[in-house]
Amino acid sequence: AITIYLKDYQAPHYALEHTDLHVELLSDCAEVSATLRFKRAASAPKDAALTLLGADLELLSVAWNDQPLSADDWQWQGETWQFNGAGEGGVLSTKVRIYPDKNLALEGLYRSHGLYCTQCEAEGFRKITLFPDRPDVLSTFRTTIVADQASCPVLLSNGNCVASGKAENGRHFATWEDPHPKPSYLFALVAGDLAVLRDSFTTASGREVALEIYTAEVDQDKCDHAMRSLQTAMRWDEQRYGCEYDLDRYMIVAVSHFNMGAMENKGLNVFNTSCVLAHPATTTDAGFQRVEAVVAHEYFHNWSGNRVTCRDWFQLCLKEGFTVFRDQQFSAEQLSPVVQRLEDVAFLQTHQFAEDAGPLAHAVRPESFVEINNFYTLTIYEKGAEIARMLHTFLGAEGFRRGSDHYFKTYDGQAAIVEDFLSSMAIANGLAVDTFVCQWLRWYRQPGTPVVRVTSAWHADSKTLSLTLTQSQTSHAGVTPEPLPIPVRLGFIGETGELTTTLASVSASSHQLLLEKAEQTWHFSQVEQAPVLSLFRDFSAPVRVQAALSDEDLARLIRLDSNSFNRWSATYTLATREILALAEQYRRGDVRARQPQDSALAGALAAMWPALATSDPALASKLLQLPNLAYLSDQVSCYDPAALQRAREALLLQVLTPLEGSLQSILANEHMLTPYVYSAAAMAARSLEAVALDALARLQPEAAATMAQRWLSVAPHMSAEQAALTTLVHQQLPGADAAVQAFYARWQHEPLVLDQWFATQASAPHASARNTVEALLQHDDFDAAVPNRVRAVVGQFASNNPVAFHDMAGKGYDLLAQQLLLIDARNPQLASRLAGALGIWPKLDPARQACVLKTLDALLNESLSSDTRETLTRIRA
Ligand code: DPP
Ligand code: ZN
Repeated sequence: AITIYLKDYQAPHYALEHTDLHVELLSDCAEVSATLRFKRAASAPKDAALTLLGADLELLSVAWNDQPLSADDWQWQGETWQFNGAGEGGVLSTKVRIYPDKNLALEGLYRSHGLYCTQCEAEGFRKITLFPDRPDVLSTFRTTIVADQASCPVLLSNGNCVASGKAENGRHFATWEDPHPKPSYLFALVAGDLAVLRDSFTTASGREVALEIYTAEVDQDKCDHAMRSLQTAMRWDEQRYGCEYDLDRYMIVAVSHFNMGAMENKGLNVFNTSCVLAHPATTTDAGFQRVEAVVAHEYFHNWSGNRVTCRDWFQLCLKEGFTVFRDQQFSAEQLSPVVQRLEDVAFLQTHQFAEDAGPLAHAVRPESFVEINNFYTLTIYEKGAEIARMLHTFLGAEGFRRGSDHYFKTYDGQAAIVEDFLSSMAIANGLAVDTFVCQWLRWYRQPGTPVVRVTSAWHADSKTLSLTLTQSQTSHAGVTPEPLPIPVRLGFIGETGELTTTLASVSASSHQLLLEKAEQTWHFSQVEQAPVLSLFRDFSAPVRVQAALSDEDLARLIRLDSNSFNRWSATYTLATREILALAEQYRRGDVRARQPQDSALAGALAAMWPALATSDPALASKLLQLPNLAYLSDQVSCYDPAALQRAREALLLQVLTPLEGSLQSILANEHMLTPYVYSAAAMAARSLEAVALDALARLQPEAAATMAQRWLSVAPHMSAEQAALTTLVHQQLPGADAAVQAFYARWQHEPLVLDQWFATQASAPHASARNTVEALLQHDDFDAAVPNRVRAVVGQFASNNPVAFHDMAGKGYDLLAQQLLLIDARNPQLASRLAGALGIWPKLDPARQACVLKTLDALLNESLSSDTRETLTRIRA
């Protein structure tokens, strides 16, 4: 395995002016002819070698300016192919043979269930043809596909279709031209028997764009939501970012076998079916939201990623972090901004913070990697998005837009680096570029989650408050942390609500500060009473906050904070505190039954939740979803899943008991039984009822079971069915087994619903789930070739079922290890990702740590892909 370093970056010696591809899809293989026109870069030495990349290719012929070359004319080592006679430039013609049916890694060109498709990001194009497969080589493409007409009536590639017609022997062809220069990772080709939903979009400047969503015939009734989402996203990007679409056609293809969620190939997005298909009968609210977000995300890449791309893969966050921020903004505006924000933050705090604290920690812009596929991570995506958001907070919406305009305009058609993004923000806002870039770049370079410590003192006689913030970050191999620019939004909550105070330079009730030194102090005047600080409103920076807030302080925030996000955040903090205290009591053998009055959280919620359930049902449903074990695991130094689970359940009971009447009357509304509407209000009502059913299952299991059965039999949509099934199975209510069987009988023909069925069982929080998972792996419908199915069973078990996975004797780790070996042999990307679950080991008790380490060592002794080997090695280190 070779480690690649950012510091070793070298610009390509040859520019690629045009790419012409001819792809013959044959019955048992494919033959790809490429004609590539190169020109030596002005900066390159005269005797520079032409360097291309190729992997798993059968090379049939090579010619330079139409003169055949032989193997003596080039060197080919590993994936690197070099030719020394390219001089000022010329035309390279190659022909290779590849085997799409045998391509189980789902990278490059592959065929599954009769459908040919490609996945080229990050380095898949080199498995299709010999090519300068690096993101800083951009060219126009012309692609001709020839295939059997009966089995592949639809032939698609990027851009516009410029020719099509019959070929010999029942075959036909189509030629596509993409006028926008692009790197190879944005290439796509699709061939198969697909149905299409068509619509259109008129751009701000009046151009008509044809929109097409291709799926299997049976799924055509599930495309309306994706189409609406696409149109909404196209309009939104024009209005919010001034970004207009630039081709005459935009295509999305749904593919059942896919490693990622979706891929932003120019003009031809390839999507995992789970991120495009949606129908009320088969898709939950969460599923609908995901489709909307992913369709928007891939569309937004057309500018942040495609028009302005990345110079090298170290800059991945440049397109991903920025694009995730854009899709989060978009989603917030479609439904509920507060719910969107708290879901994004809970996700970050649960999973990215853990990544940043564990053996797989890395910078948002890493300095090195072995396998780039291992860096499509939460840190690069979610923390990357938080950095863009902080810039937005710091510069303000208008300042940020000036910066993004500058960035898109300056780097259009180019391959950029993070510094280009930051300097655009500075230049467009008249800030000193070097200082700004140097300061903000630290967020991209320093791994680990910063800690901000807060101390404050209120002086009764002068009515002033002094606030001191200090920041610190653990140093990681080779990087000495320097102070980061940290936007701090805060408010002051008095005994009856928000206080208005004054800071020399800032007024209004919600202050915004920038912490940029290791320690800073601010003085506020006219603070009439001792306030509780509402800190980092809307999570204004991705940091861990240490503030000495008492239970009463947190209860005050839950009741009175005008920032809804922080009300939620205060419940999370208080719940965490009480769960950890309970777990500690249990550990000491103190098992007294708990009363609601023993819990400050229960008291605070009893006082305000019933009213909130009426005034803001979306927020109310979130306040009852206490932190899960994955979140809690990041808050402790030694993680004992079973003890935390028990403590969490005990606290839930304390919180829910006083709310029983309120929960009953919510369930009496029966919003779940009315026809599906996709709106913030309808989703909030359903979410509240789902939470109420789950609560009732703890208070009155029989009644909850009856209600769940009713939802399963008469509810008109999957949101209700899925909520009912989850409650029955996860709370082990009467009739759960029969419900599982009935659900299967009803939905076995719908793969995405079946994925949910597998996932619900694999994530049931009971030790017995390991046996269930063993049985599910033998089920007729378990198919190891479909990543969605593997994730639904193995992924859910390893990453979303801590109680079963962390078996004391290590049987959960053994199960994962066995599966990893099977999966890795066919699909390294998938295996490597699942292997990440073992990264939790430093948090475990010594006995479990020993089990994981034994598992890791055994795995590392096997023959593994470089993807999985890199992940396991980093975890083991
Ligand atoms: N398709 C993946 C995404 O959009 C990788 N670019 O995030
Ligand atoms: Zn993306």
